[in-house]
Amino acid sequence: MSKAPSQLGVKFAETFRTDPDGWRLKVGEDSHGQHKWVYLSTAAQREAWPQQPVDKYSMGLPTGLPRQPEAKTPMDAARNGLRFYRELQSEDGHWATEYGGPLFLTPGLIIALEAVGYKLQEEKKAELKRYLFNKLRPEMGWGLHTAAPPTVFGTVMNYVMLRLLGVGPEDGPMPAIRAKIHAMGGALGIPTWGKVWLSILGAYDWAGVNPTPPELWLLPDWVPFAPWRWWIHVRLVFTPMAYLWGIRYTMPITDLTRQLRQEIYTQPYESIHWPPQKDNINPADLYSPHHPVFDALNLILGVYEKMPRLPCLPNMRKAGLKAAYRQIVYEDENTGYQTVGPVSKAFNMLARFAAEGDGEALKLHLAKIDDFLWMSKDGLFMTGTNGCQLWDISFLAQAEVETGLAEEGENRKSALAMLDWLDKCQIRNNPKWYKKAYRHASKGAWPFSTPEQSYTVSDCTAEGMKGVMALQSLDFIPNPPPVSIERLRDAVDVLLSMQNPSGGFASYELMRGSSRMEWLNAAEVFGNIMVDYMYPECSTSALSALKYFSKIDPTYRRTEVECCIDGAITWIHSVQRPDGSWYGSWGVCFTYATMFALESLGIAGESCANSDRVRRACDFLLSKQMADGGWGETYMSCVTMEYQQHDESQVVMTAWALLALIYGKSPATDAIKRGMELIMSRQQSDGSWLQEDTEGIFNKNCAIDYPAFKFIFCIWALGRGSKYLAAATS
Ligand code: LAN
Repeated sequence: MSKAPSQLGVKFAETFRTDPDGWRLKVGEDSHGQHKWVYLSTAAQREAWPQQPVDKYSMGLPTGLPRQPEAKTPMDAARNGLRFYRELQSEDGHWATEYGGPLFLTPGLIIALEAVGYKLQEEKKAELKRYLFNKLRPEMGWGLHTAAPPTVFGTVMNYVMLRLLGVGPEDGPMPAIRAKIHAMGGALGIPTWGKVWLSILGAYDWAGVNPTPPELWLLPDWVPFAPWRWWIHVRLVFTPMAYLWGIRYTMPITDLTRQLRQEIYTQPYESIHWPPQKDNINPADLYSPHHPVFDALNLILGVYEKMPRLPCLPNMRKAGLKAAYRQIVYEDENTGYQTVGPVSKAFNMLARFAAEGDGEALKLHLAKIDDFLWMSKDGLFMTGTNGCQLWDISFLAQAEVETGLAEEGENRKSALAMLDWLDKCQIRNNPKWYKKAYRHASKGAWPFSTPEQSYTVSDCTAEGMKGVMALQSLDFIPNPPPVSIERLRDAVDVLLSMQNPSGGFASYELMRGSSRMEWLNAAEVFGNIMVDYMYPECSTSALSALKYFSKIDPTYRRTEVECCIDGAITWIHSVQRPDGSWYGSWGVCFTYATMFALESLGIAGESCANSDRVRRACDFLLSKQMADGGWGETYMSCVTMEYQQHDESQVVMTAWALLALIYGKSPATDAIKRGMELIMSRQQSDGSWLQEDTEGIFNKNCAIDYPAFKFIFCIWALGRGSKYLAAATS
């Protein structure tokens, strides 16, 4: 979550507030688990469709949910937490949650919508403005994400977006924001992705962007750096970007573009010499400087760009554009026009428009915009994916079963609805364009968000499967259970196919190339993005799912399952740090990954009683416990790769640390008790917990919030903790 915002921004934000009574979250209208916020303008519409607690909660309005009886024990507190959270369950069985943090997503969408000539509803425009002003930092700018200090990328992109949404250059804090842009040297130093967006808008020149040749899609598959080997998000952002660069797409210049050209630079636009700007990246933005190999490649590509295209030779640009465009179409059709994420969503939409105009593809893209727009207490913004539906519900299912709460009468209906949702979320087929789009198999997988988005993720498949197996172990579940053993076997097939030779699991695919590909990292603001790396988090999820499955169906691919588990454990051993911890790539940070790793080691039979590794990991965590009994790490741990202590303990990290100590069978029962007391002390009278600092991360440098975690992991840690303490003292 953001640090204290600018008071000026917050005050100005209020001028854009729409009537909160008008907003409703529609779930699953076009596809399973889909989210869409709609604004109802008439009293009759509002009366016919009353606001639900989840609508109110998401917008920070009083939910009217009752006070819970005072919790005398940790188990009472867990129960109270679930009582509150259960009220936010959607009618289809899952929990719809805000998924924000990054601040570079919405501007791309708004530029793309401007280019295709789409008019957003006025209320949505107003709320988009409200959000941004609410997130304005006291330094009068925005960073890469809401918790970070201002950068050129964050500030310029969002300033431009506000101007496109109709905010005048002299309105409210706009002059101060412009001054901040100028103080940072102006938009010339914007990182490459920003240069591309501004070139599309006509407020920067393509001559100042490093070559992004679509011809790379013509490389044979065996080439070690061919695009099919890149991490899925990079490949699917690169592809439409290369297409748009290849045709040097720029939307028609308007008066507003002409004004922007004068507003965001420190010199007259006409006087800018563009070519040297290609590598001009503001130091405040820079996380991964260009590698000399990348610089050399750009020199060669620069020469190639200038070479005359001889009519007797095949037109490589044309062929490259065709190949890249084919991939764009495959991606759209594989994902119901959502694409893998929000950046590719906006770029693909624009590429389709550039090639096909105002046709069917654009219509289908526009129909999937609302899936990415979330209405929060601060306003509307574009989410990190089209939600984190599967991720949240899978953990909650396990938490409820492991704590025994799922079996309690009051939770049974909700648990059945969860299982139904998980059942419908499993992906039943491989993608339409499977091999041609270089996709990993998805038959049997669970995705991160919704099945329509269609992407296999190793740990989502595993946690989805664990959630199903946990719920299906309950005795009130229909017989036969909804997810058959054959379908669990499909999931096992997917997981087994995702193990890398060294034993670890990456995120969406196998690791398809060498980490040296990082030399070609062109997105200066992120680290470790070029290939899909192996992670202790993903590896733990995969091996634990296989372990639990082997208890249900011990014969299926038995030797392979056993070897896979052993291999994954060995890999996790290999990445333990000398201080006993593991580095986390998707959550903050050492606390998160150490929780996963200790779950794995626990499965391998390692505990404080018999394993030096586990003892070192538990000692590491215990050394980080704060005076109030809690744990707190900042996202800067992920950025710097060293533990960064938060000023205040955080309930989510406290819950992770407690679960880690429990997995490791730590004898430090007093420390565990104090951690549980801290979580209890932060619980509100209605059973909820307040949002604290950001919990998630990606690409080393961008924080992303997981607001459901405060419920899920607090309930889980309190419930499991009370069982653990009871067993330890009996
Ligand atoms: C996510 C969110 C979930 C996350 C986990 C499942 C937690 C992880 O274990 C595997 C990777 C995954 C699926 C993941 C990958 C990168 C995502 C999709 C995100 C962090 C959410 C947003 C992010 C995406 C790349 C944002 C768009 C930005 C770009 C740089 C393209």
